[in-house]
Amino acid sequence: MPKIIPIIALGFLLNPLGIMAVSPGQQSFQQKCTACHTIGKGDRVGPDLKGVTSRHDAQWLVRWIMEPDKVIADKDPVALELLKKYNQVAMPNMGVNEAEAKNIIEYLGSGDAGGEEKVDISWSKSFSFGGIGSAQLTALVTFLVISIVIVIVFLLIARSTRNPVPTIDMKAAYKVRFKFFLAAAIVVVGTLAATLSRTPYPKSVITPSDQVKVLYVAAEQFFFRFSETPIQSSEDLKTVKALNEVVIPKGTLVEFHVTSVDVNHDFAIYDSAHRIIAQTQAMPHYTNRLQVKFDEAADYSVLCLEYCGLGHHKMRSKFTVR
Ligand code: HEC
Ligand SMILES: [Cu+2]
Repeated sequence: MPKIIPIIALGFLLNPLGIMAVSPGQQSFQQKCTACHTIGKGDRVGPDLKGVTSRHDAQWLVRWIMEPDKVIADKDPVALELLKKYNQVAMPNMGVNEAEAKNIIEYLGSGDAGGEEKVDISWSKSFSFGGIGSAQLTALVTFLVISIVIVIVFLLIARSTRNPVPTIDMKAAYKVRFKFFLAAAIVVVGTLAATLSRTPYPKSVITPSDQVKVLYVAAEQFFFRFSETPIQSSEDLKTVKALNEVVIPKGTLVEFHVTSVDVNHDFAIYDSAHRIIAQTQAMPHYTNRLQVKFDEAADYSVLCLEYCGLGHHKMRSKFTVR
């Protein structure tokens, strides 16, 4: 039965679905906190968080996880004590919102977080049966259930088609097939015709008389540098004069030459109503050109849309059109 092989492969593909059984708090914790914290495995950059929910009250914890920088700035005595103990390394503001902070605290206080192996879902651990934890167990059970369902369906179909019914009116069958094809074609073409004109491509705003103003943009972890002279590499940063304030005269057609001096970033322009109006990738060793005509006097924001590191959420800039 060689057909069973792709089915097993499909089962493996579906396996990561089991990860979804991880609680939202655990997921946030693993994404944002494990670089510096363990639960029950000792101090890393920050303290071991085992039992932390009994060391602080919930309100303090929520605020701390959301804005540790502000807590420290407010000279909170508990925070200053911790800062001193951890060699003045301050925990960064991770942009965690209140709901997320509460989920993380719930996770930190739950039994799930108490054990040692349970928090660690590195691949080596999840395949060793010795330290199997609840997340791995959920993934395994989900995988097995999905696999069993697929195998059963396959076997049922294999059984039902073993003896094909010999008397099929092929003409009638082809007719049905044609009708299905026609119906599907009408639906697809109809949907396409009805929606194509609404595809959000900008109409070209450029007229031959437009003056093009070139602005160079160099993205760097975690900010954007604008300049009137080209920036190609981090070497140029030493000589190129960056603009402190970017003001564009109303009605100008700007051609942004966008590159990056380190990792991949994105350069996205938002208008004053926070609607994205244009974007392009900022890639090292490559320059993307983006033409935008600014007919509206307003403050525009620039955001990075490509996760580029721990400070990505802070990567924003602005310019003014007037
Ligand atoms: C860049 C490293 C870093 C990251 C990332 C980080 N922390 Fe921290 N954390 C620290 C440091 C360092 C301290 C000690 C206090 C200080 O110096 O600011 C700390 C302290 C804490 C404390 C107080 C611990 C105690 O023993 O009283 C809690 C709770 C905490 N962090 C939770 C979190 C959570 C939740 C996240 C993820 C959203 C997180 N941290 C992400 C470095 C980090
Ligand atoms: Cu980014």
